[in-house]
Amino acid sequence: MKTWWRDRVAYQIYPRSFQDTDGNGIGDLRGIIKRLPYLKELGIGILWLSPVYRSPNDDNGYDISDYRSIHPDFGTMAEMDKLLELAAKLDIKVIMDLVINHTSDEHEWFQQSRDPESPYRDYYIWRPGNNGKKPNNWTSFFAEDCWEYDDRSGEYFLHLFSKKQPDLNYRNPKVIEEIKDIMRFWLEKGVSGFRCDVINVIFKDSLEDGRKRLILTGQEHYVTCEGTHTILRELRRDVLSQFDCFTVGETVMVTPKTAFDLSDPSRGELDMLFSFEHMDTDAIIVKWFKKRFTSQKFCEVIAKWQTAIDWNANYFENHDQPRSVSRFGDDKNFHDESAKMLCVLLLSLRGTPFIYQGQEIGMTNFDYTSMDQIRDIESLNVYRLATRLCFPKSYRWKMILRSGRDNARTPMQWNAGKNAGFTAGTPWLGVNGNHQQINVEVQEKDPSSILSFYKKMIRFRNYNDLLKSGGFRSVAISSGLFVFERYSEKDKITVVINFSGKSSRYDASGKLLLSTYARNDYDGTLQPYEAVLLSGRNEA
Ligand code: TEU
Repeated sequence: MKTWWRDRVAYQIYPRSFQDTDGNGIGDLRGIIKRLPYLKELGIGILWLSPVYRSPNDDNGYDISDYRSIHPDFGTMAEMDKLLELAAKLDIKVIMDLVINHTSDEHEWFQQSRDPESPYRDYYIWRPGNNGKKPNNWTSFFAEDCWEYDDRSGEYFLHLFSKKQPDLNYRNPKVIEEIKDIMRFWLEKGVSGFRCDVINVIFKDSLEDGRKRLILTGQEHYVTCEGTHTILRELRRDVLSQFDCFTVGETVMVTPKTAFDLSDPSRGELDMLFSFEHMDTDAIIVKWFKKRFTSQKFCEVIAKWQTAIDWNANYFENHDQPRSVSRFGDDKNFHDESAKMLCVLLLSLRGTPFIYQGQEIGMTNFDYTSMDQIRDIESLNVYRLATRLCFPKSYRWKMILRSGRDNARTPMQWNAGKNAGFTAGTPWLGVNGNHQQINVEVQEKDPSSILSFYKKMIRFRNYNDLLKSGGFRSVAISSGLFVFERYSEKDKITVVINFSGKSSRYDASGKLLLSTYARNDYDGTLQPYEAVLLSGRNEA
């Protein structure tokens, strides 16, 4: 079967924040349909939709109460079918978010499961208390502990995320069969695969106490267990192998070794992964405590993963992470330059590149000034915890400002008008004031804009076999400099990146293919945040 997912550039849509058409302040499917030509023009070949299923929105759709229906905020199933049909006409493959570690507590299965006699009881992980205490000492991803007592049941249930996201029990074969049916439902509708949410924690090896840690006590009992590998192979064998589709796993706390096993084609588990190590290089143990970003560490980690894994999903942004131009670039002094440089880096690596909505125009972190503008459950929990721990108010705010997930969730900036053209109503989350300068409409008219550059770079990649499938070789990494090559037996492309706000030098030969600045040839000098692509013969 042809691995088309290796040849295309992917784009993530966070539907709530993409484009509203009915004025309820929440993006919708018709909004996505409206913007399909924009995505085609950008050069996108795969669209990943964050969850659009029915959900009480405790975690913006990552808490699903019905896997087979569309949330009315987003539209109808007929509109979903229309979206799939129109995307197919444009040769854009659509993948859905498959959130199966947990459901919403409002899902029918969980409601039934609260009755100890119900056939659904074993769909979730219920345990009695331990001498008046919770069943074990684990802590959750959302800065709380992860057992909730249910009066009706007289027992606790496990939730690795919020208490409205109870974990499914993957020791129960019926749960796996249900998931297979859900996957078939969507694949038969014409979706081309899934982004599998926190897929490497679905199977819990044991419910023993975990070694005490600052975060995620208990993780050694559920991160990438053998049971997860077995389930992934079963899903491939019974479902995925019967469709022309692919999976990308969101895999937390993976190492190159575990990532290799999860994505090794001969094992038949996932087709590629989102790993986190590069995203953690500016964090001290947890993302909430940031240290100074250094490009050297960032690039070293990228190079390590490029070499360790044959094929990965590459990304610098998503709906959980701050904006890359604010975080890895310089959104004050070299906004356009550093955004374009990050574009070259992302699109020159080996693997499938994923662009997150707004990244292609250099959207920045939010410009909020207070906590009442924040909507994200994780940020709200962390702020509450930090208050309990007596962190000073200014520091608490700094944590949210630098790491909060709402940074990436502000509405897409389509134009300089009211609410950035996102909605005619009141947006569910505040629009960034800089939409007057940073928006699609302005950049579409400007051949030197970030958006124009993205188009050029995506097109370049789409038609270049070396960038799409050539080998990767790191040549030099130092403070502010990253040089690597993509090669075939005969040819190579050298990618030279000045990852700093100072002019720099790097001697390299080859014909200039592309630069983030206007220039005709390469003389070894690099402007601030400049990135160049040079072509040559592979002599190594
Ligand atoms: O994210 C999993 C995950 O690891 C994040 O919660 C991460 O810990 C945090 O955002 C960054 O510190 C996935 C989804 O992408 C996220 O939006 C969901 O909240 C989460 O799973 C639960 O479904």
